[in-house]
Amino acid sequence: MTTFPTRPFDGQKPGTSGLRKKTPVFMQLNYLENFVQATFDAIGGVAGKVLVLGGDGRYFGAEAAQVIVKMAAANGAARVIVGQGAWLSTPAASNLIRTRGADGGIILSASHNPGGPEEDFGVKYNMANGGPAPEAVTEAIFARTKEITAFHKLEAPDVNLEAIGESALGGMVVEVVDPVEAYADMMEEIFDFKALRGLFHEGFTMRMDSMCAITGPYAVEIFENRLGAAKGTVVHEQPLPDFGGMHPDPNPTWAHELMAEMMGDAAPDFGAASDGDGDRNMIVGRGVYVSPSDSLAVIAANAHLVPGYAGGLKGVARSMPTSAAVDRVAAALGIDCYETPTGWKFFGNLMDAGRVSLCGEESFGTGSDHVREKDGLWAVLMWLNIIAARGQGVGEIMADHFARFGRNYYSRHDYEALPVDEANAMLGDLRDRLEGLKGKSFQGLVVESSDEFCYTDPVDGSVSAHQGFRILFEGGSRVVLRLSGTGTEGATLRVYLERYVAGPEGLDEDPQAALAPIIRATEEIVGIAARTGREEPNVIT
Ligand code: VG1
Ligand code: CO
Repeated sequence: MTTFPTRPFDGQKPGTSGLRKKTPVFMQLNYLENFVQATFDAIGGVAGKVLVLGGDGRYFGAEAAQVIVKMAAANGAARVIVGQGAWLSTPAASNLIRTRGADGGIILSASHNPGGPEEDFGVKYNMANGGPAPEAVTEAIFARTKEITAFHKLEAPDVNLEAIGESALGGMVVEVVDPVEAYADMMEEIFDFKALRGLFHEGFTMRMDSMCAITGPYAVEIFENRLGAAKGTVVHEQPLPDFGGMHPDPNPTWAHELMAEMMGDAAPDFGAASDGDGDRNMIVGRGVYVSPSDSLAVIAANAHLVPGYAGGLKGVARSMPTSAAVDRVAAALGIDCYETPTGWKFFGNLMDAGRVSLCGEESFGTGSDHVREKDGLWAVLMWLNIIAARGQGVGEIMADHFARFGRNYYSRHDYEALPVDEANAMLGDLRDRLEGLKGKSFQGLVVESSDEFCYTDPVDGSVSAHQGFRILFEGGSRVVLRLSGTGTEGATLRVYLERYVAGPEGLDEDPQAALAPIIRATEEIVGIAARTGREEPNVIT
């Protein structure tokens, strides 16, 4: 028997990046099966198709992979290419889909959310271009979850996903591949590995914190084995089902061990961290934290120094809440700069159409058209290659950049696990008052314009409304507010703050101090503390 009756579950709605729920929710009888079958149905079935499968090694990933290969077989797929041990970082999965000409892929991850029996799990579908399914597809998946009556699954013993090689499962081939090799080879093609080997040979020191998540094996292979960085350069390099209890989100709050080392007396030259599924990155110099929006701008300004981008960038794109630092670089380079909603899926069309080569988000995500996902280790290698080519450290590069382009002081304040009704009411109220804000003064800042971001994709014309509230003040300061689409508990309010200083004075302030007037004006307009009783955000990046 391969067909099993089932009944719909509520709430199987993919968010910013796939379906994310508490692990016990995913482990309910038929919950995963329903979502996977709905995905297969929504993409027109998988008969005769080739799929890539892997994840970040978190709890329940190996079991979920078994379910999915058996379902793919019963649904008539021709082949599933699985990373050994069901491991694949998100960018490595994107690469495999593209280079193997697969029809799509399933990534098992809840990214930067903690993993474990009581933490989070997630499933995401990627398209044949290697990128996350666009909204039309995720909506079709969700619609299907609401009407599903049966799923197909082969009743068979578990497949050995630990040994590299091919095996048959019903009429389907299961091909287990080394999760690291193809990805590391691609990096060798993009970057000047000879120069990077030279850098480490001359004594350049680095700390890479893989946070007990998927980048460990990739980072050890690339930095230590292929580039000759000292053994031990990569720490927390063993992926663990619960990430060793770490919260694998590479920001100053959660990567505090790395931050302490980089701000201390014995700091190495360069530090970096990545998230659960390997698509995010944090860059830190000795005593210098690089905000993700600035990192994107620096990469854009220096990309021509890297072999893979020696011909220049086609264009750049950033998510709307990301600072406009990269816009200034694009203007100087004379290339287009696109502004998209939050989430990597919105960059896919722009890259496929050849309009942009470089994309980034304020949430520690940077990437290029080498794949169709953001790519944490790629960003780290971009920085290393730029450092090697310029012969300067992170601090000098940042100071140069600000002197040339001015500085977009930037910070994001997150208020987590708010009661959903309260958060909705607060933003609903803001929506009602939004138009009337124009021309009014708050804490000395006059509102120049305010709107709710609505994106029209310039390639296919699709429209995505309600993508966040923007309030622009005279003088170029700005606050953006939106609710997270990746959380699994209550509502998370994200407040994005930005202020531009042209220089040469005032380029070296503490960002929280530089942004204090905007923070006060936001409180007067939105009343976050007044309405939620939260005096402070949970996370500041
Ligand atoms: C967050 C980030 C967004 C990112 C998304 C997925 O979404 O803000 O920029 O693309 O996570 O990243 P949200 O809706 O919670 O703000 V990952 O590394 O979790 O796949
Ligand atoms: Co991620």
